[in-house]
Amino acid sequence: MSLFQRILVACAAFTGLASGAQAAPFNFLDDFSPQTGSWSVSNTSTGAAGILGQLDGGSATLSLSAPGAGNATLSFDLLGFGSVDAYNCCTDIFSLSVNGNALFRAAFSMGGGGTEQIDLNTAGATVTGTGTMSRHISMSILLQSGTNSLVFDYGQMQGLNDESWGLDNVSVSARDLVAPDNTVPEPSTIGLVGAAIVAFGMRARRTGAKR
Ligand SMILES: [Ca+2]
Ligand SMILES: [Ca+2]
Repeated sequence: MSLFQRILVACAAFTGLASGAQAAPFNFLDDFSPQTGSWSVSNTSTGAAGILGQLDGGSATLSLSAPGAGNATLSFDLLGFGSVDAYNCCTDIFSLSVNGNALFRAAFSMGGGGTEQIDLNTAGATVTGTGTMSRHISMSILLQSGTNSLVFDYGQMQGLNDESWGLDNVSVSARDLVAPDNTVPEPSTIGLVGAAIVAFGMRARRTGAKR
């Protein structure tokens, strides 16, 4: 490799370090003790302590700011109060979408009876728990850099005196989110590149002088 080629390789390496995308872990947890996330709900909430809810049907939307894009794991406890129904006369359907993409839809028997069924599951969600009070749901989601919208929706319910729902322990975690690649070489890095060129030049001179 000629000296010129070596300098080009060194410059490319330093420039890559400066402008390359940065990967970083991301962790969000809201256990509502107190509430830490930015939530908005469409319907009446009783404002119960330690959870989001109890909600008279409708949706709860989490606005989540992510420092980069990438795969993440979403998990949460879906809570049912009163007589939340699976498929029967009075079916209650829960659905979840992330950034406008419908990922999950199911009906759970949490006090109301009926036949449980998962109707949509494009994110490989796993559901654990079979009681009348809650389900733990976990799935893979795709975060985008900046604001993300996670919509948890239970449609229309029969009134707070009959049935309601809530959320707890909402977690979003990612091992590495990649930030947008819009950085420019910093002055210190430019200095390093310059130093490398000078070093190569001096070494070449010494090598040349020995010949
Ligand atoms: Ca019911
Ligand atoms: Ca119902």
